[in-house]
Amino acid sequence: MNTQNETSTLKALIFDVDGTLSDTERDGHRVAFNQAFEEYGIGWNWSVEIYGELLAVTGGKERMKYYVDKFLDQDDVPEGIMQKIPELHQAKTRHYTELLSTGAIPLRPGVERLIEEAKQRGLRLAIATTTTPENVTALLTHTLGADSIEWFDVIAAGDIVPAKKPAPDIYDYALQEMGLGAEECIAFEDSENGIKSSSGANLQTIITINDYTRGHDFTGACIVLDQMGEPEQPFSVINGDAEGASFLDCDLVSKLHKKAITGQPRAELA
Ligand code: XBP
Ligand code: MG
Repeated sequence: MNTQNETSTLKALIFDVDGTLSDTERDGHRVAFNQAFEEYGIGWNWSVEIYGELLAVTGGKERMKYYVDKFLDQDDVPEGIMQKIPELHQAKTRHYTELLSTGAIPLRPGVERLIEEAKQRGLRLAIATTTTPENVTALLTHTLGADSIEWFDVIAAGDIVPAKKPAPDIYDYALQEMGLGAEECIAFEDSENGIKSSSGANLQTIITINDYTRGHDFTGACIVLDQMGEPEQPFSVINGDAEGASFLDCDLVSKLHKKAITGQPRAELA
């Protein structure tokens, strides 16, 4: 049986949140943005399709500004809206965390199992996300339980760094807080902006795609999967070599990490 020490020098797993731990964007964040627009009497409603285009920009406040700049005619821009964005975003966060508290947004397949196994093996855990810290706390609390916040050495989130993904800053921050080198960790991401950020921090990255990100460029990923999977719910490999496995566990994560840091072939997606 493989143990962590036999397979690699892997010490920590660093997780993105939105799209990776949970499919939060379409039926979570998007819905909460629309609720905030309604609360403030702003006549905007972001469709599933438009929201996919808006995801090009990370960060909710930044996304709203991008919408005003690139999607609206100047005549349709509500007066004083740019100054209102921080307040509007607070309302959006309130709606989003309320939605999470109903348990409406579950974790993706395999996430809880992988985190539990990593804890048992003594691997350290961290979060590196663009979303607001309250949103991470709410998601973890309402899926894994309130204690789960303590499982993570660092929850790097939101405005804690000035430049959001695709900048590497949030991953650099998480590594610095943990006192680990990039080669001792592996990142889990779902998007092109995400892998740009993790790669920029010199991290190896495992990708699980979702409907919004399946067409993204994941060049350089250790592997690209449709999901982490479960023993009774196998993943599909989109790019890379899963070494015969059908779900992502710590053995496979360690093998992929070792292969990547020793420079063996990995996913190449155009
Ligand atoms: C997700 C984001 C966030 C969320 C919305 O980033 O870009 O902006 O869409 O959350 P990641 P906020 O995948 O890195 O977690 O409105 O709180 O920004
Ligand atoms: Mg993401």
